[in-house]
Amino acid sequence: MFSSRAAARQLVRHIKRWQHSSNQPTLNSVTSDDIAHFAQFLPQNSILSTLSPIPVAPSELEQYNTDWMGKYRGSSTTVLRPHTTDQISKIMKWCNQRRIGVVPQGGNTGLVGGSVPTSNELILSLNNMSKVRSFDPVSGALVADAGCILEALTEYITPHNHIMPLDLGAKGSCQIGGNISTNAGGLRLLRYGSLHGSVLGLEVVLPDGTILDNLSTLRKDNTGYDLKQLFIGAEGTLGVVTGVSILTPAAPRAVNNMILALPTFENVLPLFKLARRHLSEILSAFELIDRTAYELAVKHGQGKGLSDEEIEGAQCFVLLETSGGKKEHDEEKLNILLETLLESDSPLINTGVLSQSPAQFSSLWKLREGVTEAVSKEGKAYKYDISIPLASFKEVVDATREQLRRKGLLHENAVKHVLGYGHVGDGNLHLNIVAAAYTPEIEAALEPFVYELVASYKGSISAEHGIGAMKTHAMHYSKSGVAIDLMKRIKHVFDPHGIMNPGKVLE
Ligand code: FAD
Ligand code: 2HG
Ligand code: ZN
Repeated sequence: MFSSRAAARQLVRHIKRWQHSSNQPTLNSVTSDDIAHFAQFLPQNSILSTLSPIPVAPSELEQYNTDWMGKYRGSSTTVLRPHTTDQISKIMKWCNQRRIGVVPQGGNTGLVGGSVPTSNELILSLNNMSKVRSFDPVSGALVADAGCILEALTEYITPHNHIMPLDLGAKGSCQIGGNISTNAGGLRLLRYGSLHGSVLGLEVVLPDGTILDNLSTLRKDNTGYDLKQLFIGAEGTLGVVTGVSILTPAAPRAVNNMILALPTFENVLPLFKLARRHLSEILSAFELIDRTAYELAVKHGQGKGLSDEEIEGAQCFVLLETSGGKKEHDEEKLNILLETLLESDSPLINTGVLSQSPAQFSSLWKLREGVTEAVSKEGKAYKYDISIPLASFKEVVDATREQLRRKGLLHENAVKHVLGYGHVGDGNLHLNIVAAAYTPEIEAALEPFVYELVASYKGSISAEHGIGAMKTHAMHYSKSGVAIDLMKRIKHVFDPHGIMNPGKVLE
C-alpha cells in the first residue's frame, strides 16, 4: 500500500522513465509460454516467476526488482538463474527471437540503477554461475564464472599469496561479472590500474545467443581489435559476461595504513605530493574523507580511528596505505613522512594514527569503505560520482550545499547532509547528498546543477559507477555528440533489436 506522497513519487519516476526511454524499441513481456520454453532446459529452481505453473509471490521478486539504494524499482515477473553458459545462450536466443528485454544482474550493488528493470524486462541473475575455472599460480591468471563474488575470489587466491587487482566496499556481494560490466574502480586502482588493464579475456553470450569465447590468459595479444574492452563498462547493454580471465597480482609482503587529520582541505594536495615523493612505489591508496563523511562512518559503527580530541579542528581526513616488500623498510619511509609532516613550521596535518595490528588496519579501512553503508543508514542518498581536478573537490561540495541552502532544502526534513569523499589518487570525488526521502524538489535542485558544474571543469559525470538508468539523459555533459552516435552504432551492431538492458547507458 502506498501513501499518496509515495504514489506521487512513483508517478514522477514513471514519467521520467517514459521520457528517458522514448527512443527505446517496443519489447514484449514474458508470457507463460515463454516460461514453459525455459522449463525445457532449466531446472525448476532456476525459474522464479509469477507466471510459472507453481508461481512465486511478487514479494519474492522484490530483492531482484529493487536496487541497493531503494531508489530504482522494476516490475519484472520473471527471474532466471541459469547454471551454465549454454543455458544462458539458449535464454538469449529465445529472448532475441521473441523481442523480450533482458537485464543481466550480478550482486545488485550498482549505484546508478543499471541492474534492475526500467519496466518488466526479464532479469537474468548470474547468482548460480559461481565456479572458479582455473588459477595459474605462476602467471597469476585466474579464470572464473562471472557470478563469483569478489570476496570469494580473494579467499580462493589468498593461499597462493595473490590478491584481486580490485577491492571495494561491496566486495561481500558484488560479482566479478558486475565489476567488469561497470568497470569498477575502487580502492586499489591507484596501485593496480583499471580493469581495462587487468582483464585478460572474457566469455560473453551475445544477444542472439552466440557465445564469444575470448577467455585468453595471455598477457599480450595484438591480433586485431581488442573486443573484450567493449564489454568492460558496457553495463550489460552489449551481452552477458559469463566467464572472466583476470590477472591477479602477487600479495604485498607488508601493508600499512594510517589516517591523518587535516586542519584544512587546502592541505590535501600538498600532502598527496609529499606522500608520493616520500613513499614512491609503495604508496597504494590515498583516500579522502571529509568531516561529515567521517562523522557518519563513526556514528553508524563503521570502524574506529581517532579520538574525539584528535579530530577537533579537522576539516577532513586522509587514509593512506602502503604495500611493499619489507615491513621495516616501509615503516621507516612512513615514519620519515610523518616526521616531515609534523616537524614543519606550518604542519599539513593536526595528527594521525598508524595502524599497529591487522585488526586496526581493517578498522581504519572500514572508516573509509563504510561511508556508503553509513550514508544508507542515515537516509536516502543522491550520489554523484565525478572526476574533476583535485583542487576543486571542496568547491564542488560547498557549491552543492549552497545551492540546496538557496533552494531552502537544507534542513532535517529535506537534505540532512552534503558530503564528499573518494579516491584522491584517481581524481574521483563521491559527492553524496543525504536526504530524508527522495523527492522531485531535491532532484530538481541537484540536476542539472551538478552536471553543469562538472562540465564547467571539463570533468566526467561518471568516474567509476557507470551511467545505468540514472544518467542516460546526462551523457552529453561528458561525451561529444560524435562519441554518443558511435556508441549507438556499436550497440546496434551487437544488439539490433535493443533487448539488452533497455533504457540503460544510451537513451
Ligand atoms: P550489479 O549491480 O548487479 O550490476 C551492475 C551493472 O552491470 C548492471 O548494468 C548490470 O546489468 C550489469 N551486469 C552485472 N553482471 C553482469 C554480467 N555478468 N554481464 C553483463 N552485465 C552485467 N563501484 C566502484 O567502482 N568503486 C567502488 O569503490 C564501489 N564501492 C561500492 C561500495 C558499496 C557499499 C556499494 C553498494 C557499491 C559500490 N560500488 C563501487 C558500485 C558497484 O558498481 C559495484 O559494487 C560493482 O561493480 C557492481 O557489481 P554487481 O555484481 O553488484 O553488479
Ligand atoms: C566508494 O568509493 C564507492 O566508496 C561508493 O565508490 C561511493 O557511495 C558512494 O557514493
Ligand atoms: Zn569509489
